[in-house]
Amino acid sequence: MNAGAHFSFDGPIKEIRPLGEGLINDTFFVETTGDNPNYILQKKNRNIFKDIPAMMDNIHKVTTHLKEKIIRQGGDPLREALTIIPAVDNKLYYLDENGDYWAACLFIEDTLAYGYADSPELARQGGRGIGKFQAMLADMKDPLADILPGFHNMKFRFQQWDEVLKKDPAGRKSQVQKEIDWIESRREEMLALWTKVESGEMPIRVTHNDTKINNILFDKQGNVLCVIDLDTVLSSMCLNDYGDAIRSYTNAGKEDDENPDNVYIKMDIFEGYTAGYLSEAIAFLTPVEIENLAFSAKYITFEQTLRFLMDYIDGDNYYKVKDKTHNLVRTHAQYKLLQSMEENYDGMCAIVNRLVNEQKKQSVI
Ligand code: ADP
Ligand code: GN1
Ligand code: MG
Repeated sequence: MNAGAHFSFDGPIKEIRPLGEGLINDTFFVETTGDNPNYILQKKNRNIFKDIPAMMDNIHKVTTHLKEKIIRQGGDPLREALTIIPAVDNKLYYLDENGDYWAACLFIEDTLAYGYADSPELARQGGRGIGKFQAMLADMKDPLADILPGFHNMKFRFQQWDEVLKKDPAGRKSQVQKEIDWIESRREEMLALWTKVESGEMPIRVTHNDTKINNILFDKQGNVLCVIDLDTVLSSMCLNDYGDAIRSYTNAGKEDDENPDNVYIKMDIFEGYTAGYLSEAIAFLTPVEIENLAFSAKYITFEQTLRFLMDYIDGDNYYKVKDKTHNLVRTHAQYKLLQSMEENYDGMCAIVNRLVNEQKKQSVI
């Protein structure tokens, strides 16, 4: 792969091979010879990211800030935060002759990325990782560019939704009336949370915005090590990160499970993640954030159902798909998860309340 030659890697490249199961970018593992470090090389999706130089600038600001904190706390900045490897011309990306943008970072060795949370303890570690990530970025002065306007903004999502439904570009709308009703029947309930952001009641913080479990690296002992996939770092509500993680960690099935019966919320994982998150985040969360924690899991799972269905109706232009029904399969699986959260909502709220009270007591002691 020619793009590899344009980065300042230590040592000659031995092999470049595809890696990971991301739905957006093309990711490659770059193996170098001998004891030289290995790297990650990524072709960023320019259909989705309209300003990749600004996105890389955001990632650079965030990783620089994280590394300063990690060093001060006596940690290892090369393992606990991503290290961007610049191109040979010192830019944070390489623009190839086809107009595609490439970026590279150091590969962090001896880590594990999970597809699902196999224990409450792993979920607790993941929650701690995101809570700490948000806490470390809370005092970042340098503003981030809004490289994905409206990303978790439900008002914006419904504007996109209304337009796609009006155009029906792939002629698929008539096949999915039942699924459209799933979205429409929850429109007002879901829009209500975003009005709290617009009114200023809900704080805006530096957040990750794509906290599914394979975007965090664990060490081999199961301890959280490093938050990765920083393409979506933005200023938004921190509930996006909690809600998206709950959507991913607690799912007993797969995001694209062919059998919706496999999909439901695992409450022990919910409790583990929430306990880990609160152990770091209780220090900065405001009452309005705490009140909406459990709801944010429904919010993000609903948003994901909408986004998969919208992409299906649009003709599969956003997410990578393996066939023409993939986005519809994903829609059904996410909807099943949403229904399971709705059924368990009282229990979710009770767990959040109990853990919040426990954390508050501990911080007083
Ligand atoms: P995508 O945007 O396509 O989701 P990611 O940045 O999440 O791409 O990377 C895909 C996978 O590659 C991750 O889930 C993880 O397994 C692995 N990975 C990514 N970056 C690193 C890294 N710096 N060190 C080790 N593994 C990594
Ligand atoms: C995408 O890049 P990846 O695969 O980590 C998407 C997320 C979705 C997720 C669903 C920029 O994340 O918002 O929640 O797929 N990222 C973007 O799996 O749209
Ligand atoms: Mg990813």
